[in-house]
Amino acid sequence: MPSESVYGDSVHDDEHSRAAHRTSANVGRTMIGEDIELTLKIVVGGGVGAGKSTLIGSVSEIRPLHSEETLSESEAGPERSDTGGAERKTTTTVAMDFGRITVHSGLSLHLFGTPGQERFRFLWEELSEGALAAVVLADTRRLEDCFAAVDHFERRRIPFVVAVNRFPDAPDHTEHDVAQALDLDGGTPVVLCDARDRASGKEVLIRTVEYAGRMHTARLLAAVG
Ligand SMILES: Nc1nc2c(ncn2[C@@H]2O[C@H](COP(=O)(O)OP(=O)(O)OP(=O)(O)O)[C@@H](O)[C@H]2O)c(=O)[nH]1
Ligand SMILES: [Mg+2]
Repeated sequence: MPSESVYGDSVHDDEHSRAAHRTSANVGRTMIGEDIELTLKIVVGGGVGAGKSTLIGSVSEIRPLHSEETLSESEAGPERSDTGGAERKTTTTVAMDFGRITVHSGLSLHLFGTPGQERFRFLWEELSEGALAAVVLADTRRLEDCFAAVDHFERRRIPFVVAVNRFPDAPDHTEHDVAQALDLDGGTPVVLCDARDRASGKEVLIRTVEYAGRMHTARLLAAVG
């Protein structure tokens, strides 16, 4: 089956803008012969430096769109710039990230990364519009940084998975500990990941799509039953 997405099969910069302007539909469909191609919208949220841009960059099969600005000295304070020694965080997202991944033939995901900084929080609303599901990236060294993203998706009833991005110097918490600390609704998945690793990032996205499928089906059945 051809691996076209709903936005066409050629990868060029126009794709970013076209996709960004089509944020209102969480499911895109196009018929290719007898096959149906699905494109789903997933939002990636979480606190500053949790690894949102890193995750989108590592899984995207197109050149990801990042809108980044250099962090000022004060913004890149030690607690924000220390990501385990070798890597120091020097940039922050100021608008959005965008990437795309084909999960398997017939299903691709459009990934929209939010900016973590509070001053850009007004963008979360629009970036979340029409999302099928979300990933909240968490850093256990500062778990409280992802509270706002958890609240955001809960309030909008967007199913989400919490992905704990494991930094080398982060305290070792179990998925259960994290779910309790975040006071998650029962059933909300918590997965451990390495945002720099493509396979690990892809696994997070698969779990997210599976969970969203279960949640949307349950809601649909509840609505008709
Ligand atoms: N050691 C380690 N470093 C990581 C990991 N994931 C990301 N990083 C680094 O941590 C930083 C994360 O930065 P970003 O991906 O820009 O974080 P972000 O969530 O997009 O941050 P904002 O856009 O500022 O909200 C980068 O310097 C990455 O190289 C990880 O799993 N381990
Ligand atoms: Mg970012």
